[in-house]
Amino acid sequence: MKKLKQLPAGFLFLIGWINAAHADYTLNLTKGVTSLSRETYAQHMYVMWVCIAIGIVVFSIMFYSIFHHRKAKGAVAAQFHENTTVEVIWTIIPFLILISMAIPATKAMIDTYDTRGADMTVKVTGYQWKWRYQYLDEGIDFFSSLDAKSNEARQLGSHIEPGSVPNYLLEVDHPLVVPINKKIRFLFTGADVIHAWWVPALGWKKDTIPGYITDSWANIEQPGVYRGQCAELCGRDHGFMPIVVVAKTDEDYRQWVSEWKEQHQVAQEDTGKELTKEELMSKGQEVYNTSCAACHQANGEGVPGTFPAIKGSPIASGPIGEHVNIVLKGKGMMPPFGEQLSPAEVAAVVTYERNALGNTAGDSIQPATIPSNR
Ligand SMILES: [Cu+2]
Repeated sequence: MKKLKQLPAGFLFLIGWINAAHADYTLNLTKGVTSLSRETYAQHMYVMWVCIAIGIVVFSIMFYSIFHHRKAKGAVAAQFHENTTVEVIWTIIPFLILISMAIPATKAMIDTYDTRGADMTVKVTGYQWKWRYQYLDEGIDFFSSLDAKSNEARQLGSHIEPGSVPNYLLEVDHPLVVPINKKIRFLFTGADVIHAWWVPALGWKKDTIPGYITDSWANIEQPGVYRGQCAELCGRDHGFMPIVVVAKTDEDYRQWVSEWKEQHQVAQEDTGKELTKEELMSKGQEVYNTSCAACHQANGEGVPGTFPAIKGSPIASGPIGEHVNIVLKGKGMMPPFGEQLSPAEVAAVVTYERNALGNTAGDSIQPATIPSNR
């Protein structure tokens, strides 16, 4: 009886959930926002209409024959073999259909692989579990990781309702910013394992393979925010390395470039600056949450048997130089962070790990004494 009473509420919840989960769900592919994605979409629609036409013709003839030439009506099966006319027809028609699909498909494939004459080049490197974007013409170089809000909500026992986080697991700290109406060439490679860079609105997906460079291109036609994800199972946090592409008008893009360069200049000057322990601690906490908490956990207790604890770790209370070394060079499953973090970030996170998360080493280190690998 109690169960029956609960049913309507549960049922309504289910309907609501389906609606929420599939708010922008459509039956067809989406058209995307690039010249290539439109070409792919047109190709897909053409092949689908060919299939529908074949289906209608074949099933019409079949049902007509079954009905009109049924045994009950006294039909007798015709006996013929090796009818040349029929054989020629059923070879030529499919041949023509295949040719009519192969020509535009080949053209689309050639277009997809034709990266010549690009206006700019962005190198994309997959890392466990973030992306690195290098604008080869501008000297811009940064990492793009899961944003702090999603990252906080996805921690074990965070008790944060994922639905309350905007763009949960589809938001990053530093999106890839690109101009519209420009041919952007992308170079792809992997730093550790195979990842795949996939933004559906661009119309394609590319594996990022360590030791190989592959390429593709996009000419984005509308300003907007386009989201995607890593599409190759790449380890523990595969589901937590989204992609955000922000397409801006040329003017807005130029402004973003100069702002980035200004900020980068300031960050570089910071490397020579003395930071107070408070500054190191607050920056360190930020870095810890973005780069370390995924494995060592937000509370520093690690995952017994898999990821060592920072809390009470002999490294966090031993000589500070060795602690820095492990962060820079990695150890076992831990990747080297030397090229991912700036000297200021390394100094901050080491200071934080030694003086928080239950540790009380008491010492700190300045950015100027950290070698840069970038
Ligand atoms: Cu990945």
